[in-house]
Amino acid sequence: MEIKEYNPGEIESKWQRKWEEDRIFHVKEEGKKFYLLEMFPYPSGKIHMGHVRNYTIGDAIARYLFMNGYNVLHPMGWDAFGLPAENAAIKHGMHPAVWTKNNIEHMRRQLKSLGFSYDWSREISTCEPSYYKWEQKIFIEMFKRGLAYRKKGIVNWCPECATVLANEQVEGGVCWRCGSPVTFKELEQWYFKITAYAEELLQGLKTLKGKWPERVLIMQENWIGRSEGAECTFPLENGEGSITVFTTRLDTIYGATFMSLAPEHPLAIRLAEGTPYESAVRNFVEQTLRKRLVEKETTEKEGVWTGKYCINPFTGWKMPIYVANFVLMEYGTGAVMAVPAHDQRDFEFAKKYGLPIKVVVNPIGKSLKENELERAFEEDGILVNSGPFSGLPSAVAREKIAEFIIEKGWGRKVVNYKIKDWGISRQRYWGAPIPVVYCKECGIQPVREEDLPVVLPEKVKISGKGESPLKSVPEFVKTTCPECGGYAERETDTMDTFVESSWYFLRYASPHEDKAPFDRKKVEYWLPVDLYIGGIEHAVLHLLYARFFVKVLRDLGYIEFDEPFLNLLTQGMVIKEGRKMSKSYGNVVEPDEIIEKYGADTARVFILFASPPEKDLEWSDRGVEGCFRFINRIWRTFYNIINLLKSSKEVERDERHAILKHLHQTIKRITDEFNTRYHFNTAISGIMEFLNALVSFMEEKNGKFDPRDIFALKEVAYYLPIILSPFAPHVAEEMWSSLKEVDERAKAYLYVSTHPWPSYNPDIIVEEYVNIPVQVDGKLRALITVKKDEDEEEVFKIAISDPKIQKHLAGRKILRRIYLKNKILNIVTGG
Ligand code: ANZ
Ligand code: ZN
Repeated sequence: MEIKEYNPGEIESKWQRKWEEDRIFHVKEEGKKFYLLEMFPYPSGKIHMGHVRNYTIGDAIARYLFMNGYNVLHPMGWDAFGLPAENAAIKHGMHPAVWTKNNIEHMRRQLKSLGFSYDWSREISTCEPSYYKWEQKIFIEMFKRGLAYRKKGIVNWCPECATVLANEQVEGGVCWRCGSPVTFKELEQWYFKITAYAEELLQGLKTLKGKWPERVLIMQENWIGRSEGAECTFPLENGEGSITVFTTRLDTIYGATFMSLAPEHPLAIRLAEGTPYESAVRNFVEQTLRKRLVEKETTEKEGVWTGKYCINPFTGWKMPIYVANFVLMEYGTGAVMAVPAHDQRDFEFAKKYGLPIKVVVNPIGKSLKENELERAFEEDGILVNSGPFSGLPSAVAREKIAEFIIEKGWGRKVVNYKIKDWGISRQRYWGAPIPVVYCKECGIQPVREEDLPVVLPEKVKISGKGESPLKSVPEFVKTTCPECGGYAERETDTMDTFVESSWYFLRYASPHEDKAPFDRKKVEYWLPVDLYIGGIEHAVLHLLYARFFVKVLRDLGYIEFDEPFLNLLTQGMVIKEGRKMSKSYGNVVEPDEIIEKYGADTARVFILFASPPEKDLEWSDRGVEGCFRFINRIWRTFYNIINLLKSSKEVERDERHAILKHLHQTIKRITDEFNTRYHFNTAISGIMEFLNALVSFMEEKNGKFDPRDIFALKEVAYYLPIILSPFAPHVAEEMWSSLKEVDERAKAYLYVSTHPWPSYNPDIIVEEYVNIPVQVDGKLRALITVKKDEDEEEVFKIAISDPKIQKHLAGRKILRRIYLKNKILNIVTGG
């Protein structure tokens, strides 16, 4: 019988259309839910292989969950604000909105051509006023609670273009447009007070242990940067005031021989004022600040003496007070007690300026000498030269000295965090407007809720020069004050696009809600996200901001949970010829070309087969070919079986068969991967091995199947589309529709995509089989497969149902049978 040809182009669009028409992936709030989310893309123009990988992994899992009866929320949308749209406007004169819309349309078509199981009725695009209106409302509520505030901040500045540059626009220290060196500028900026949640963001990581990749947890922990220490006050020598330092090493306080202040420290210039040191200090401060604008890291440690001293309250020593370029004003108190014997920076500084070095901590069993030190000893050890604390181990000494300074009123224990508040102002056009106005009389006023959204005006010139593009749109800028009704001007900065992605996962629960950011009941049902899948590059910023937003929204009374993403899967990169696929390396493979040539199912299977999700995936054209051949071979084998079943009689259920055992083992293998680590490479190679065994079996039988073979093949035909469905859903659907011609059971399910996932039979899996040669009158006539240790009676029944044996028994009487258990069966006949 003819076998129809495998034509992916035809069947893929057919099934995509049918799924969509019947809305089989559209969900309502009923049943046991699972919220599966993949990070939404920036609509840059076209999807790349990284997207295909991310979304294919997610889709396999979503489909598996659908088949397991979960009510799966699996949405898709667009992170639609951002700089490239503005660059396109400058380059091609196309309006960012048009550019973005075109890109979305193109990319949506591409995603649809991959057959992903999205509920497209929930699609969102963050550049729509219906979306950012709610972001503006949340902003205003944060502003009212002091969680959004203004302060001076430093931005990248191109003096040539007279414009602020985003970090991405600074390439190797120069402006991306004109190539002039980038400087910095202080501007008033909006900030979100993420530092208020530092401790909670840190503690929350504990609840994610084992559910998020360890390395992401560590990166977030380091980013938050909790540091336990103490503040301690050092009186000035002349008795007029004091300097407070933050230290994590109170145990070294007897070795503090000088003091280092940040250039911006309020005392830095004041101490030297009116003294011969003043001009040197002023010069140093000015130079250091200027240098900092150009280079981010200071390499050479430099400083200048203020001419003043403070007193180490523990030793009574006079400590010269320096201003030093490596002390930062934003961290701790902006002042450091310098302990050159035990801090390498202080050591280098002391050597350079000839300052005293005093050892106060020894390594266990060793005694350090100042004049032999080649570098600072920075580890914990045993205290020396430390008065009553000498002899104590560092950790104990820190506690005792802390108690002591508290008692004396010199200081207290404190915890500092490295994390800084999140600067969200962008001097850009294509972003959500910050909904405040400035009134001469009333100051900063939030826009009234009934006046939201503050819509981004359409008519704007984007030149890439000057400050915020919105500044040049008077219809936008000029407004009235919501408080006094007088003249006011709108904020012209827009929000960082990370703000949109900090809450979009909530919006999917009720994407069309127009009375609130989201429908509370629906969010309660769907959220938190059960599994979030995306790139490791978002380990810190996006994932931290989203966690922060959820805590803020909780405290604003919107939601009641603490963490947005219960489980996180971070997929590796797609690489080719050893490098990340990227335009600049010229090694990009376009998803469209692969789909065109081989079909989406091949692309999906290759991506899942080539590597487990968390590892990098090396692109291989031969690998893609191999997957295409694999699907073709499944196709042919399946339709061979269908043809065979068409010409076979009904058979009774009989599960004793090596092929069935293998089938159930394969189901188990796939099921286990879905339930544990998502290593679909293993799952798919399981299907490949099964296919090999199936093909060899069918070749061996060479068309002569006994009734149990037929039963086994019927089972195979039934389960093959089902287990393929999460990986290669189109070919699975096509096979399923053909199955209906030969298997009544299949008619109960319109789509294999929504067929229940099969449970494997554990009894069949553990069953052991043996091959028994069957002789008729001493001549080998057939090989049958039976359960190990099967009853003789059963073995005999199986043997005489084999067509080859029947042929040799035809017209003869069976006289005797001789069975050697698990070895051989001999049938003796008489004519
Ligand atoms: C004395 C000392 C002795 C220190 C010693 C270290 C080793 P982490 O762990 O990162 O929090 N420090 C404090 N504020 C600073 C600032 N604004 N700029 C630069 N450095 C600053 O680091 C805390 C340590 O960094 C503090 O402990 C302080 O130096 C320095 F053997 O105090 B230490
Ligand atoms: Zn006013």
